Amino acid sequence: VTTGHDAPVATATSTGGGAAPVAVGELVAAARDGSVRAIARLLTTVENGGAPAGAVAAELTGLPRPAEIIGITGAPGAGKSTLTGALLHRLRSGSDGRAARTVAVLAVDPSSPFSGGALLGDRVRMAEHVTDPGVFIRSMSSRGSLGGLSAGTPAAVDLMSALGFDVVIIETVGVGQSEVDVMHLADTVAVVLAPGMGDGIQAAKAGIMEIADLLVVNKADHEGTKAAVRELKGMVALGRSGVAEAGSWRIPVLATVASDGMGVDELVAALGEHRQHLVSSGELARRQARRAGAAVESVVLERVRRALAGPAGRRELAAAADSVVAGRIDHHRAAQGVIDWLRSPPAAD
Ligand SMILES: Nc1nc2c(ncn2[C@@H]2O[C@H](COP(=O)(O)OP(=O)(O)OP(=O)(O)O)[C@@H](O)[C@H]2O)c(=O)[nH]1
Ligand SMILES: [Mg+2]
Repeated sequence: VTTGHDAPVATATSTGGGAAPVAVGELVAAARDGSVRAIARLLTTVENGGAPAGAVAAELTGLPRPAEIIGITGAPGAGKSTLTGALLHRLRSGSDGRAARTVAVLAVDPSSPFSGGALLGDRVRMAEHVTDPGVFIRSMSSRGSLGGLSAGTPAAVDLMSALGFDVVIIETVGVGQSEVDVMHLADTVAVVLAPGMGDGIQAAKAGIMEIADLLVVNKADHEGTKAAVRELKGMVALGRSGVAEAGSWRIPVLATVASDGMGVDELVAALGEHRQHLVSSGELARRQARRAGAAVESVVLERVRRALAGPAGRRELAAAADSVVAGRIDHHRAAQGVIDWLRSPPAAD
């Protein structure tokens, strides 16, 4: 079945005309010195993908990446953005006996291939930090314009780490596989729920319990908090949240009121404990490898999609489809032919 659907794809495939390496080097230097404009330009470049994004990645090779990467996900409306704002505030003012840390926040929306819109409210909520040079906040989409996890998302996380931010917070909106994909980029994942009927069950169904390192019942000023905490502790005790392979880590269940900061110190402490666990158990290295693997995979898939969406790629697919319809070859052999073509495409048209 052909859909006759013309993908809305930019035809420029970014061969040639890539950003000059010197300019990229200067941008990276300026960004590491704290220039917000340079950081924003680099982020846009890696989000857009293609050869310029490759040039940025090359420039970042070998730089230390000390950032703690924290994922915040959970039920819609549970207070993820408010909690991110509260966490930001605490990390910036220094807490837990530590100095103030620099923080990058990437608010990632898997439901839309475009940024903006739904996340505007989040920007407003974090408005107190807009003039703070130690904070960088950006919303972005996690889905590439050609489908799948955008190569820009892993690249953005890596960029923030390589630019020297102490903490990178990834907040996702929405529920589902793409959210899980995004959270696989984090070292520590906090799943945020609000008290209410069967929240834990819903989260379990959505597959986000399995990725939780910390469980947070936010809106603890609402009724049902104790019941929700009890339900979640029960699920943890029964091993429902499935991080048993991570060894001795016992998932804490915390209660917060993000809107007034209650419980945020405890959250910061729990994040620190998980960090120590990651280091001492060797799990940190495994998660770093998982993140690097996701970055590589996303570029591979993006390049395949780009190649197939271009005029030559569409012709190649159409020819393969004709052969299958005519009964000359089966679709597996046709696919192999397309893969061979991808490995050595004739000069682009
Ligand atoms: N009472 C109370 N309200 C809260 C608390 N935390 C957040 N809120 C409110 O709950 C609403 C939703 O908060 P958000 O932070 O936007 O929630 P979110 O999870 O980011 O929402 P989405 O991104 O749309 O999924 C807002 O009106 C907040 O002010 C809390 O601890 N207690
Ligand atoms: Mg939000």
